[in-house]
This record gives sequence, structure tokens and C-alpha cells, in this order.
Amino acid sequence: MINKKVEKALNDQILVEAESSHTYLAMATWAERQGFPGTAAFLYAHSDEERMHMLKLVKFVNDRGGNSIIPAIGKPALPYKNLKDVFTALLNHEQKVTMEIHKVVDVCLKEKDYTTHNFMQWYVSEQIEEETLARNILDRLHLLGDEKSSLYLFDRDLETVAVNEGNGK
Ligand code: OFO
Repeated sequence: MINKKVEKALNDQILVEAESSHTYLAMATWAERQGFPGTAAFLYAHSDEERMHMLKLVKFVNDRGGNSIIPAIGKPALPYKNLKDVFTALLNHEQKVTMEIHKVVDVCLKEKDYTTHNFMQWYVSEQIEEETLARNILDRLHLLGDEKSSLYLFDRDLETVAVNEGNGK
């Protein structure tokens, strides 16, 4: 049977992942309406990924004999001013998620739950990748500037990132 404090920490993380998926979905629809199809594709795919992160936790809690809780989620903050605004929010969000994941790892260590600790290492590594990706995208946006032609190129490139991410590259 799963340790109750660990179960609570995992359920809290289910909420964090669900909120991430919801937030990126809101960003995706914003980008689509603003005429950035590549950015929208990237964000829709990112939203799906976060749902997968949530589902992985749900199944783990259930498999360990615990009760996963599907939480209520609030309305994401909208609208965004521009693409920089979106990706700054995305990076900030991922940094917050990393802190939350570390909290779960901390509970695992305090409760000597080495199985869950091991399971959580996947999330620890994933966060390194996600923060790096968000930082690189933001750097590229700063580099390209706000010209329409630059934003067009940025958007087109992001479509390629979305396709590669979807193929697990
Ligand atoms: Fe991007 O956060 Fe999930 O884990």
C-alpha cells in the first residue's frame, strides 16, 4: 500500500500536470487565432504531453494501490500580449513545475519510498529538457526581434520542432 503522504504529494502533482496541459491549450488557441499555426501546433502537442505526464501519475498511484484524484482546474490566464509573453509564461511555468517535482522527490526521501523516488526520476530528467527547450525558444525570439518576417520564420521553425517532438526526436 502506498504511503499516504506520498499519495498526497502525487495527487498534488496530478493537479500541477493537469493545469500545465490546460495552460498550454489556452496558449495554443491564442496562437492559432493570432495567425501563428506553427506555434499553435507546438503548443497543442505540448498540452498533450502534459496530459500524458498527468496520466502516468494517475496510473502509478492506482497501480500502487492508492487513489488518484482527478482535480478541478481553473481557467488559465489570458490573453497574452505577444509571442514573447507566451514563451516567458511557459518558461516560468516550467520552472514552477520543476520546483513542485522536487517537492514530491523530497517527500519520497523523507518517507523512504524508494520505488516512487525511482519513478519520479523520469520527471526530474524531463524537466531539464523542457526548461532548456523553453529557454532556447525564448532566446531565439529575442534574437529574431519583432519584425513580421522574423516572426513568420520563427513560427515556421516551431512547426518543425512540434513535428520532431511528436516523433520523439
Ligand atoms: Fe512540463 O511539466 Fe510535466 O512534468
